[in-house]
Amino acid sequence: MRSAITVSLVPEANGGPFVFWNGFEDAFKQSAALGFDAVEIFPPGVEALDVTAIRALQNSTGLAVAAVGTGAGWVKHKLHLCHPDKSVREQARGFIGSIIRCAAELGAPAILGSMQGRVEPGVERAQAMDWLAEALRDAGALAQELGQVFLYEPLNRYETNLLNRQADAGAFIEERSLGGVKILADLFHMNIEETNLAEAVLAIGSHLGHVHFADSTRRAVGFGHTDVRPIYAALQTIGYQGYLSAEVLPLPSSQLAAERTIASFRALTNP
Ligand code: LER
Ligand code: MN
Repeated sequence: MRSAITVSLVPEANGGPFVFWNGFEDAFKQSAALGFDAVEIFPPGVEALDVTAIRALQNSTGLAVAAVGTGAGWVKHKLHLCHPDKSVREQARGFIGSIIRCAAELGAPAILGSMQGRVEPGVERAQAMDWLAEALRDAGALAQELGQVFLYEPLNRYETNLLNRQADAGAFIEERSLGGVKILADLFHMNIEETNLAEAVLAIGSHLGHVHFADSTRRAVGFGHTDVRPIYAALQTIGYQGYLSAEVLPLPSSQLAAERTIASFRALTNP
């Protein structure tokens, strides 16, 4: 497994669970100095992803891009995939498609988190689930064409009423035959929704594509009460080889959150 850490390029996401906030150059340099394997980027849109500059940083630091988030489509533009207005759903799909293409140029998958939306008042649940499935099918197919996967992230009940649990996301992918779609397991959301985090990992097995490595407090692992050891053992059991990516609050500071994350990662992977 490899380590990764998040950078937000979105001022409107201030207060959100991202470690670095001072641009991707600063994030690559600080992450490299601490020994991370990769950076996960939360951009406002593709216009902020200077592929040439990021590739140069990848080459000079040796770090990869672990994943690219799409959540600014919601945070900044209030777009989501289950909006009652068709034109909003279409714009949401366009925004996600543009991030999938750009992320693929950086060798990374895109993430569907808050852009999945929710079942809005006046919309039937079955209809919203169909819209979600259609969008995931197209996004997964596009990602596959570009040699990537598309990461679908179950969120906790306070952020969505679509799918909150890992096993439900796994069943949805199977029932709807969603090729190219993998699950992003965020330990913070799981701490709210799952009875047992390790068992939830075992239940989705090969559907797992990415992990948001966060403690119960949504701070760096080590600043809360989640026991990550049985979760790590479960990840090993299913043969997971992807990232443990710190999508956590920059508390008590970005530096200390990053240091604590890499220390926890090392203690876990190389005890
Ligand atoms: C995105 O990765 C996430 O975890 C969401 O909670 C953001 O709102
Ligand atoms: Mn997350």
